[in-house]
Amino acid sequence: MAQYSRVAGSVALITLQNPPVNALSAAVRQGIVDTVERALRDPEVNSVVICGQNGKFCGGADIKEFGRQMSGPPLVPMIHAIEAGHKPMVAAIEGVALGGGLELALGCHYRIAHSKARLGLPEVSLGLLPAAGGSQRLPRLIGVPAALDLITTGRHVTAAEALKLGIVDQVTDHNTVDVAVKFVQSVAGQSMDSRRLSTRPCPSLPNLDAVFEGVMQRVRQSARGAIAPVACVQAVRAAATLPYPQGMEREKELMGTLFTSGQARALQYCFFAQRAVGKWSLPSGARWDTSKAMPISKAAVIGLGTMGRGITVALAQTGVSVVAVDTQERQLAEAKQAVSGMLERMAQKRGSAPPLGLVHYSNNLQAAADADLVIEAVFEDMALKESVFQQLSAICKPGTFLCTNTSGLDVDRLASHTRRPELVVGMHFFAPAHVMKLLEVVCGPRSSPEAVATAMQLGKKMGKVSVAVGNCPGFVGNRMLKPYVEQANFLLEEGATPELVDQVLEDFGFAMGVFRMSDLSGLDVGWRIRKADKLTDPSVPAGQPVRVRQGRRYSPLADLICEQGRFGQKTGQGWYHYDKPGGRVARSDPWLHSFLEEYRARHGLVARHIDHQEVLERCLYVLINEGFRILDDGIAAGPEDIDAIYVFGYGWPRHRGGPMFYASMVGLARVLERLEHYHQAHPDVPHLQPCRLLRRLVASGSPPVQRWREVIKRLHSQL
Ligand code: 3H9
Repeated sequence: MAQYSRVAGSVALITLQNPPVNALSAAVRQGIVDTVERALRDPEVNSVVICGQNGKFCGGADIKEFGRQMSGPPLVPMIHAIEAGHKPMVAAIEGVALGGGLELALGCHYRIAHSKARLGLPEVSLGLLPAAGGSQRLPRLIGVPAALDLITTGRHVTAAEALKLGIVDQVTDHNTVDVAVKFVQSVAGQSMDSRRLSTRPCPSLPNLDAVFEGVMQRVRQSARGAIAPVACVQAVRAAATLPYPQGMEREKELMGTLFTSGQARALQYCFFAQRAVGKWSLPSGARWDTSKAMPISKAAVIGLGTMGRGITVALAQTGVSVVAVDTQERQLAEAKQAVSGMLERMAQKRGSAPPLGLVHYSNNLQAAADADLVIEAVFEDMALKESVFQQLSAICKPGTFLCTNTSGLDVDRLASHTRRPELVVGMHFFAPAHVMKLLEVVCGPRSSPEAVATAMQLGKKMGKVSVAVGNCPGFVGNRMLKPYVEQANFLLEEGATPELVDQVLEDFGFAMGVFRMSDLSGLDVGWRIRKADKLTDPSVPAGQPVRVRQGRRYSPLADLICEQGRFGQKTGQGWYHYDKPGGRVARSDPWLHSFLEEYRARHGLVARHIDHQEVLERCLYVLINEGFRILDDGIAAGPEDIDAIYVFGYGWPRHRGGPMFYASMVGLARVLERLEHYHQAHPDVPHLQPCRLLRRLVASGSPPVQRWREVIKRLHSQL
């Protein structure tokens, strides 16, 4: 809806009203069309200001309307009518002007922004392009290179940067609408001919072809198969090389292709999934909207290895005072230097002062006594963590939340070592903790709703996508990763190479295949866990076939590699060869290939040709199958939680929507059929056996991913 009022005698004020972000729904578009017509008709009105209700100009097209039957007036002619208007139109931008919101503002003759406003054309992150004239008007206003940057990255700019780029004409600290009303009166009666962006030529560039080629190359490299960034470049090229009407035709044609693509659906699903995970609920009935988060002004981080340092930085960045504790003096000194360095570099980038004063260091656990919340980040060893929790329970003030940054250990067992198990939750960060967006908040059976709400809220404050998950080995992310890595190793035994497997996964869109990723993370980490699980050590009974453990197929390949001292990038050798320890460029390693051949010969395995489809299906479907088990077990509340975890923490390509969304796109019946096929071929791999929930979903007609929760509820209610 759009409200019409008259201010200062002769100015029409049009206010967009569609909380929370004044998205351009059919009703809002109709409202704008009607009120603009009224303002242009009204003889007592000589100028117009367009603004948004509640301090937000406009968050763009209504994403909820995408995929539904289009109704109401379309955006393009609506914006043309504004631009063509004979009375000056000014956009008064507060809060946000994003996507269609900025395109609406670009149709106005002037733009005035509040200093705290953010502007951008983020359509690319929804698998689209700015198709209400944005791809044609913005390059005409700010030039091709700057427009390409904004449109292909979708990044938001501050009002100050928008002014510098020439997107807005004025920035104010005062009431933006008042400033806009005053300004528009000063230009009332003047010709607006020179202010209509569609009539301007695109600023010329001497090396146009080279600029576009360079950007296209960069975009194709970083897009990893995403089609929207490529279409964005093509649309801007149309702006630079074609007259405006033909450019608009091209914009429409490209948008048509994107709009109906599975990628746009996947990316829009991700947008809503990211928001849905904030609305968490627990099997106990506790929910996000009925559980109170406690304010955290002082936190303590225990253990200052890589994770502890990153967590300290992330907390300080949020404005939380932190006491960083490590009992080893040397580690403490190194951490102090590393944390200060990180904070300084980040502040330099932002152009602000580093929050060094917020971090205090101590070698004594006692320093955590008055913290509101403690995050334990010591070495991943149960006995050590138990001892830390026991001590913290005795030291900390009553009410201190005790959190563990474990990547898979039993949170409830740790809770049982404290006096107040209800205050214990897991906070599983991902390395580097001050950069990675994902936080798994692990709820034990005894974690209180307040403890979960507090950890979720703190994660949000830290800029993380926080997902509440249940307590089981590996939680969600790492539990699903295990069968995925296992399949990759089995494929090597059967005849594949690390290069083949990685190539297939990278072609799918992962930034790194499983072997390159393992080399980066360090192969010794998994080795230590397998030893702790008694999968690989001298205690394995003599005579037990080496490729069977605990009654199921087991590949000792990774263990054998580790026994050679090959831990990945850190040692310069792993599944690949690196030019030096710490080297980053993975090269094929002839040693590894002969090692695989010898291994196969020793075990009587005959290498066979494995095609790309088998690699992809076995690696991905086994991971998806575990996702269904997790849903069935109630460890994740819905498919959106799993998908958010994989997109934000495990490099799953966002334009594929996450593993569960991908399964629904492939077709659940197909996933089931392929799993059955592979399980038949490998009956000693239980992970390949299709799980009950997948079968139930297929039996109920493979509903879309948005309706799985209903099936899960029904399934559980019958237990
Ligand atoms: C476009 O414009 C296409 C055009 O070029 C032309 C086509 C022809 N629609 O994020 P929040 C909801 S494409 C519908 O938590 P924040 C959101 O789901 C669009 N709903 O708040 C949430 O709902 P709920 C280009 C929207 O303050 C609630 O608002 N625009 C939309 O952290 C609050 O959202 C974009 O890509 C929308 N456009 O951040 C901007 N936007 O409460 C997308 C938000 O039920 N939006 N919602 O969970 C954003 O980036 C952020 O929401 C924004 C506010 C920065 C605006």
